[in-house]
Amino acid sequence: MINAFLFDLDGVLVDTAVFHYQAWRRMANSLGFDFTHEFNETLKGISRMDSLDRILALGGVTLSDEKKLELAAQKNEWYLELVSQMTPDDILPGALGFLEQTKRAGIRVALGSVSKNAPLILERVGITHLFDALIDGSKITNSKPDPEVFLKGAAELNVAPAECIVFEDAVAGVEAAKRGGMFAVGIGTPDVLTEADLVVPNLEHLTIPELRAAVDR
Ligand code: B16
Ligand code: MG
Repeated sequence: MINAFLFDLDGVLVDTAVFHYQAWRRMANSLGFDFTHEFNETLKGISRMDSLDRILALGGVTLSDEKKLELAAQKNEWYLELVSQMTPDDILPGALGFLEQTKRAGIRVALGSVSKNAPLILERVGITHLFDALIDGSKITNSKPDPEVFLKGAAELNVAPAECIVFEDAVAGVEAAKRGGMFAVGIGTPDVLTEADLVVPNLEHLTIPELRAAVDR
């Protein structure tokens, strides 16, 4: 029996990955190196400080913890400049309709994002009211693929993990959902999201009866 849906934010409801890429790239460039869009894909679902460590390793740069905190704060400032321009038009295709369909079906809804900026982004695109629980980067100690973010979401909704469906675009996020004992719907392509129970390109044509049937299979 499915009673709750847990949504990742970046890549499922909105596309902030492109803003993270621009801001991290600006930081890397200031240190004298660059990185590709392909490398940026590996940062999806990874926390801010873990992302910084991966980027610095790529550039062969070693810094003190103090300097790293400074760089992370600078990147976040650049990132927030981009987020401040977001509007409801930035909601990904089908996401709003699917959230509304979910509410009408009486299914409980939580956000499961490792981003500390998640509440601000939901406000910018005007969908905060559609969530019964918000788990973001400020409420967790372990980032995906650790299942903490989704287990906390299920607990806050008072629903067992086996009664939850997670919607995720990142490999690390799908792994987190599976480790948490949840059904994982991958948003993307099956060749990348190999561990997902079902993969769709976006939330546009997905229906709740179809999902219930997939869980029962
Ligand atoms: P912040 P999600 C994640 O969001 C992003 O995918 C990841 O690229 C980012 O580093 C992380 O949030 C932390 O974001 O710097 O805003 O705290 O996919 O879990 O919604
Ligand atoms: Mg994501």
